[in-house]
Amino acid sequence: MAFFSKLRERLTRSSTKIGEGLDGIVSEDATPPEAAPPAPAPETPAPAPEAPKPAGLVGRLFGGTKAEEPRRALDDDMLEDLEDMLVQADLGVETALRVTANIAEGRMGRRVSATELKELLATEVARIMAPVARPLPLYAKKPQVVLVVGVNGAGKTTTIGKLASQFRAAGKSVVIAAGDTFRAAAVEQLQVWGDRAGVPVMVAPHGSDPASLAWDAMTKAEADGADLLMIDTAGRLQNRQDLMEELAKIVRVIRKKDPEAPHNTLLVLDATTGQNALNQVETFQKLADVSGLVMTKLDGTARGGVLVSLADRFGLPIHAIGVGEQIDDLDAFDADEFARALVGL
Ligand SMILES: Nc1nc2c(ncn2[C@@H]2O[C@H](COP(=O)(O)OP(=O)(O)OP(=O)(O)O)[C@@H](O)[C@H]2O)c(=O)[nH]1
Ligand SMILES: [Mg+2]
Repeated sequence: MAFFSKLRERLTRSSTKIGEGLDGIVSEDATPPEAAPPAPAPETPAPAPEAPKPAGLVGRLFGGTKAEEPRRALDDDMLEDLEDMLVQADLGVETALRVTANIAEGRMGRRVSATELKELLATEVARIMAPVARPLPLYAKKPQVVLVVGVNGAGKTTTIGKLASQFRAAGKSVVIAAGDTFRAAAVEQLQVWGDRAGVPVMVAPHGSDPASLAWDAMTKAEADGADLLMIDTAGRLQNRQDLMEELAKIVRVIRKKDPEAPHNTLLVLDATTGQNALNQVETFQKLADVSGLVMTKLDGTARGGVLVSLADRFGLPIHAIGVGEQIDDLDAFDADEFARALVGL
């Protein structure tokens, strides 16, 4: 899959961090493969070391070309190292503990290689991520209203541009509303994205009420028979109260036209903020009815692990991930691909 190679290539900093972390954990205290025979796992009947495993992870790893890799017995010290490494990779303490416990289960005392550990970790990460890997749902409803929220600089406007372009390519008609009416540059930026995506952008006079723009945009989207209306919002307001009032007013106004709108409230998060993304989710869940997440800037950050933490803690759908600044640098989130890329496989 073309996107996977892009993701893998661009998630390098996270995957290098975790991959090297795992290599380091195993090589520390590891005995070379020629040394002592593998200690049997206490709680599971250990198979003879040479016995061929028919299939699966262990069979592949023990039987394959990785046979010369150093191994380290899975014990409390090693689990502690693993936990620390995962916390540093932004998985958060709770998630790191749970993942480590799952990896340990039934494997204590077993001698594992770094590759085996990566596979185990990827499996655990994928297990957490699979339920949240869901593209933005499209409804028959016209227009489907997508409200896009998030802190200043998270990537809201860019994400709207990228999504609009993808929906256009999929044959949907889209209208964008430039709800950040205070920043002239924000409106211009959205117009540039609208042009790139071939999508009309509704703008309002500088400093005017975003809610009245939302109303006008709703009117236009209805008149045009548009499939989607995406509403950009301001990230930077004086305080949380202002932001809450502004968002609430936008929602109130569009509900006069469609009581079910907005059909989606997308929270855009910047991966480089690491664990702070968790606070942002909590804050925005209080301000708006967040229905799903988009994680931007996964390219070039060593903090991609925060996505695991978010999925584990909130279970909100991750609709898409951003891996660059270009119009096609946004794609659906795939749990397995992400997990493997994250651990450096
Ligand atoms: N590398 C990278 N940069 C991104 C990505 N998404 C957005 N950006 C960049 O992040 C910066 C902020 O993006 P915007 O889309 O303007 O963010 P915003 O949330 O609309 O910001 P405000 O309107 O100021 O609240 C821009 O320079 C984008 O090019 C991504 O996935 N990867
Ligand atoms: Mg913006």
